[in-house]
Amino acid sequence: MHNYYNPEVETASREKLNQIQTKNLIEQVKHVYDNVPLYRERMDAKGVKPEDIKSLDDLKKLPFTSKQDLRDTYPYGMFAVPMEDVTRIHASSGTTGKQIVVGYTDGDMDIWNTCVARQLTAIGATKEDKVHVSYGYGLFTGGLGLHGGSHKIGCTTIPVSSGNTARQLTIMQDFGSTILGSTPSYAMYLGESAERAGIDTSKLPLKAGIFGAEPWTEEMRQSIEKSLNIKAYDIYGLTEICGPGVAFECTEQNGMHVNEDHFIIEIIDPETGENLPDGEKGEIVFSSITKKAFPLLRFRTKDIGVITHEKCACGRTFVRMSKPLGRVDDMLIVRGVNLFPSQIEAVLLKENHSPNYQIIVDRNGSLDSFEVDIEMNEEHFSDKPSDIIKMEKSLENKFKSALGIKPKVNLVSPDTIPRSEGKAVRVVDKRKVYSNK
Ligand code: DLL
Repeated sequence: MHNYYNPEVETASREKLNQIQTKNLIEQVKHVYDNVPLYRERMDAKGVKPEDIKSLDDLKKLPFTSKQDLRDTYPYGMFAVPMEDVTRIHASSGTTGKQIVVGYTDGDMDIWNTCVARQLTAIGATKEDKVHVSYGYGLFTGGLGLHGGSHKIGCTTIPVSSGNTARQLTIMQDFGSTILGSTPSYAMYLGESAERAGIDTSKLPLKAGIFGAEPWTEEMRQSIEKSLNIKAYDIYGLTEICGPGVAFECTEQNGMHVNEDHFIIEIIDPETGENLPDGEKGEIVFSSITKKAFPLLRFRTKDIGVITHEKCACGRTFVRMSKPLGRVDDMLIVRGVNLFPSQIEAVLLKENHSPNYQIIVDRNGSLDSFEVDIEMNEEHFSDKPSDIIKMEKSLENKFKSALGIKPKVNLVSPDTIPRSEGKAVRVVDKRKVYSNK
């Protein structure tokens, strides 16, 4: 039995989907041209007018949008409706501490909630379910994203937010949570903690989980399924496009269906910007074709993936994307927080420390360890352990306020950080979180 939230769209023929996408794209291009100066200027520079966009193939004529564009227009430069129509704001961290700010109208919120509701329905959720949301609430889209989808179906929503694992387990047992939403690494941690606490997860009513916001492998899926005694599903999304629910896994657990009536996915060669066919690995690009407050065209996600239009056994016709297989840039996701080496560098320069550093990320069980080795420079050189510890603690706090998470800082002697061909290796990620497809 397969369940759909919007069966007519989710199982529409390719021809019908093309029609819907074309209509939405044409309207959206006009909307951004009329309301977002950056798009008008870019399109004018390319000599493309909204009237030139008549079919999906014409998407190629439009300019790309990058994260840098969002930074340059911070905070509201890309908003396409008057602020009085914006009823929600979310944000994500940027490379230099500057956040990316996104907005939603009431209608946009409804689209987003619908996208999440489609996944919940696909994995069998009904009004009878109790959805335990352990994604963080706040400017991060995870908590309120899952919350909105659950509420839309009429499930009993339990807005626990992240942290306090003992309390999470108590709530899970006492309130009878049936579906969990969290990062996959937190789900692993909950499983391990349940085992340590002597909780028999096979006796809990929990039956499924929706996990995303960071890369995870098939091995992690199996381990979560076993330890929590549930089915584990993948959900993909990014703040710039709306949050969780841009693409979702169905019970086939074989790639994530893109909500194609709202988002167009393209795979491009990151070097040339040319479109790549099904099955070829490249950078994932999204256009949001129905959202009004923050409509992005051809946004380069920097995630690497592949797509397939092959029909899925669940009956959905929406194109499927693979799990992200890596990044085009050097973004890391540590304990659910997105960060860039350049943020570390910015703190070091501000504090007059040497910019010779190395980030070492590892995973012990389900928890990410995050260390930064930094070479001492003349200004900060000391061989007195108490001075060194004091500087390390001070830097740890500076990083915490700049990044949102605290690394363990190790100040090391000058010239001790390994360099390959003279170039320092900035990131050593030992976790193997991407599957090597
Ligand atoms: O992580 C939105 C989200 C929340 C998705 C909850 C799923 C669940 P950002 O913080 O803007 O938004 O981070 C977006 O996270 O470009 C990917 O690199 C990564 N990412 C998101 N979902 C997945 C996933 C949210 N299922 C960035 N698998 C994206 C692997 C993911 N990576």
